[in-house]
Amino acid sequence: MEENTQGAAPRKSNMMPIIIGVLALLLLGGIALFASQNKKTSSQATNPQPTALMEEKKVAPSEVMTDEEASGTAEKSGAEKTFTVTASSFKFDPAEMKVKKGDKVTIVFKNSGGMHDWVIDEFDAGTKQLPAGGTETISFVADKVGTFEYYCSVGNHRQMGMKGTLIVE
Ligand SMILES: [Cu+2]
Repeated sequence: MEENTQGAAPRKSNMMPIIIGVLALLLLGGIALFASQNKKTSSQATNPQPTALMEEKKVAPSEVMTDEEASGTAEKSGAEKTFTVTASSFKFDPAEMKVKKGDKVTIVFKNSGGMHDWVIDEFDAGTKQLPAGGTETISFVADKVGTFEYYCSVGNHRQMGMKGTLIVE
């Protein structure tokens, strides 16, 4: 009698892990199925959105193009803006230029007389000191808003009024 109960008890406890194992497998299987169904439905749900975004993106560049073509100058931030600056004793032409923050500013420096350069400290940019007839092209990014003075660093030219204003909006 005692042997029987001892024999039965281990059998019961041996069965438990198997039952738990089967249940766990069923659970995992169910979760896996559920997850794969979720993936399908979620990918189906997100599919229409990218195409909608693509259509919006397609429209935007053409609008930018027409804007620039209509005004003749690039008004958008990050555009490339080129200025031809003529230096003479003792002034710059033009003495004022306006750009937008983020624009790449290109200065085509032309020296029509005397020894001059074109320097702007805040953007760490400038040409070499060039003799009459000299030209040099430099570029920098106007990455901060403000009013900045550009000048000629030769001798006392700056004090004599050889300077101008770059306005970054
Ligand atoms: Cu000068």
